[in-house]
Amino acid sequence: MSATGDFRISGLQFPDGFTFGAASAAYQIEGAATEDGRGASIWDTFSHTPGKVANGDTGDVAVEFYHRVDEDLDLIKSLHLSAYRFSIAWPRIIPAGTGEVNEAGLAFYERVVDGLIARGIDPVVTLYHWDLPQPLEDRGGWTNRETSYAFARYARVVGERLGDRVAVWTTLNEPWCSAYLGYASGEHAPGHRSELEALQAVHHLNLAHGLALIELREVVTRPDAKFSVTNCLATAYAADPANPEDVDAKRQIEALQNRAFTDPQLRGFYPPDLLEDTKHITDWSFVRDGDVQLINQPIDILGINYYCTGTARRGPEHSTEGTPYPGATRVEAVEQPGPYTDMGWNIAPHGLYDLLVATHEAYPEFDIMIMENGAAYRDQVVEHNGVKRVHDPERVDFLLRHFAAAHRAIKAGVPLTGYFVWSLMDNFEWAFGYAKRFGIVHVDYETQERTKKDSALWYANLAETGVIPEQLAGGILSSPGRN
Ligand code: IFM
Repeated sequence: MSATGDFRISGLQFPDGFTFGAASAAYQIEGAATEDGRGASIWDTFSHTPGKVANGDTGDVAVEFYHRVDEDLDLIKSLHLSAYRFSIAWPRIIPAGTGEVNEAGLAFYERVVDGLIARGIDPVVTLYHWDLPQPLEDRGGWTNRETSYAFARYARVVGERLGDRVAVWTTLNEPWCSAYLGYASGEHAPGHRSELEALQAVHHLNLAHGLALIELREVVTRPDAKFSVTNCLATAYAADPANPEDVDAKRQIEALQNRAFTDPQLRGFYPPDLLEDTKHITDWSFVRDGDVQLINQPIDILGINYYCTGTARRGPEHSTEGTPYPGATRVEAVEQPGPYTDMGWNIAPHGLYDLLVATHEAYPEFDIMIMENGAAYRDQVVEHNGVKRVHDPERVDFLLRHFAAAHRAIKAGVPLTGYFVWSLMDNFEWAFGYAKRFGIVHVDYETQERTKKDSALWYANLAETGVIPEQLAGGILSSPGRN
């Protein structure tokens, strides 16, 4: 199935009990940045630093989820979603990262969890979606192993309060981004550019995941609660699969982006080839005896986020300072064929299929959930006879093709149990601010009015029936090209 070709779907039925959800993250939606005892996070600092975020946007107000919980939970209900994935802001729970617990923060998330359950929607909680309390960053952030232990305590505090109700726990969201975009390329908070720091961050994020799981398993009481971690795994191809040098370039990307996380988390070791590739940066002596055993805790669900593909080839020797690929000194990225979304990311549903199959082959014992998949487009509200609509045929087509790819993976034997569309609503897209719209629900940032896009209506039908009805995909997926 190519991204551009027409194809007809004739009623694809998802298995009974398949989770149809949507996802979000605290800093991207909540606003209320200084209310009810919330402390500052690295994203408050970063977004308030001139030049770091497009248009000087910040998450101070975002889409006011903090003040619109009931309205937004009703919205989720109206879309027939069986689960909602949201993240908890560590600085609302333990404002300084360590020390005092903020009751108002716990009470807020309790309201969200109870509101979801009352509406028959499973709460899926991410504990860390990038909003590290600033006081921890002031002591080294993820380069400091104390941060891992502080995270474990935070996980315990949340688990003690919500552990009788939350359906699925995911410890970290995309630690690749936290480590490499945060500490190597500086595109994300805290904005550092150090290859060594990035690799230290990789390890301390992994350690945080393991330590948090140990705490959670002690305090969570919901008998059918599931535990997971969410990685954004690269779907990497070799430019020329017959050329061993290109194959090696792909191996290096997979080691840095995928196995640096999944091997310690799921297998209890760091990939020897990763240590070799990065030995000019560090001897990894920050990995202490026993750490990998702590990291390698049992999980039930492997969460993956998928957006696009990458292709690698062997290139001339170059420095990787300031890039998100520490040590990949002879790897060159190959331009991906379009069409593209408004992020400039290529649309490749076959990549989702390949990733699901490859992940299942490598780690066959885990159920898999797609914790994020979606697309940004330049959506506009139109009015017909006084009714507001957002026509987003590209996003409908994107989702249709990716759900079809997921269905194909299930047929091929992948134990895929759920799919969360990114994102429920338009929101703060990190360094892009509010310039990129990923929501299936449009938000007018002036008025905070929510309008369901056509993709939300399409998805609501899928979530309600479990079936992609007979439909023609094609002719819609086109884009003006990369930004
Ligand atoms: O918005 C982000 C999300 O926070 C993490 N995964 C990728 C999304 C789109 O960039």
